[in-house]
Amino acid sequence: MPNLLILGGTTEANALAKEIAYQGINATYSYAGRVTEPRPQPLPVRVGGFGGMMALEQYLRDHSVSHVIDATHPFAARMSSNAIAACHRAEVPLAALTRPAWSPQPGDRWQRVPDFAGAVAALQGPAKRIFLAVGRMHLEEFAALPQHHYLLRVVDDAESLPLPRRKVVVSRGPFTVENDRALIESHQSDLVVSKNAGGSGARAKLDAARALGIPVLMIDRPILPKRTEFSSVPQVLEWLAHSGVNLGV
Ligand code: 3Y8
Ligand code: NAP
Repeated sequence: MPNLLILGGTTEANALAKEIAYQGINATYSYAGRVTEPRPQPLPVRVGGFGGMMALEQYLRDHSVSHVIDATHPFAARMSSNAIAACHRAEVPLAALTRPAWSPQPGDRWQRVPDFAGAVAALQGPAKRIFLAVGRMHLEEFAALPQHHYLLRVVDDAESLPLPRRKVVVSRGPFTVENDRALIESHQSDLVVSKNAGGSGARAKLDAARALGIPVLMIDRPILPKRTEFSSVPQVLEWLAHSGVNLGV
């Protein structure tokens, strides 16, 4: 009897959840509990960390999980690393549903950095107007650069943010090019800082930057241990069918 665990929190995870529910396959959708009102899902949802890798392994055993699909964001490196280790130890098949990294297109003015520390190093120097579109969790790392005027976009309004000069927009994606272009123009940003999230939900700011001729500081995604990876829902369904899950329709 299949019993899937989907590690979610992305557009791709939501598309997979819809298909799994439609197929009537037994599954649970898992959120970390990072935002106050995560998007509702057509599957039973669990919210919150598992308590580390060993606790995840125990969860897999206790709930007789038959397959894990890691459809988390490419920057959710700890979750993905824990899933690889826990599934190996519990002998539960694991596949990732991820999205290819973005690559620059003609007209893009990208400077790539390997990680957040590299982004902070690249932003030393005189005050700029920066669309720091990396969410909330890593803002502390930019507190060393108070001279810049930041445009910040967060999912939930946050009382205290570590950057003194900032304009905060409370908004969850997926975003549109028109919206992001208007945002960048109203802030008069000189630069956009972005994680290389891939996918469609956050690329609007890159298309807007290109249209406005604004440079992008692109943070490469963390390197993960080897695992089975797919980039589409049909590929995941095929993997499930080949590992004994009877797809109803
Ligand atoms: C809780 C669950 C959908 C899925 C929406 C995707 C698209 C929009 C792009 C910008 C970049 C950012 C951020 C972003 C994107 C989608 C997708 C994606 C980036 C939700 C969601 C959860 C989260 C967590 C949140 C992080 C934050 C990151 C905002 C749901 C809406 C910046 C990543 O306040 C916090 O603590 C927020 C934390 C992790 C990164 C950070 O460091 O702040 N996502 N985002 C998930 C959980 O609890 O398990 O409610 O839907 C999901 C989505 N966020 O189709 O509706 O698939 O990538 N999310 C980044 O890429 O830099 C926004 O502003 O341009
Ligand atoms: P992370 O740093 O890799 O994970 C830190 C810890 O959060 C994990 O060890 C785990 O806690 C818990 N966790 C993470 N994802 C979880 C999930 N889907 N279900 C249950 N527990 C989870 O992860 P993150 O970058 O904070 O991302 C958290 C969530 O936001 C994920 O669902 C991710 O898909 C989504 N998201 C993240 C980003 C981003 O930029 N990072 C962007 C969009 C969406 P325990 O160790 O206690 O098990």
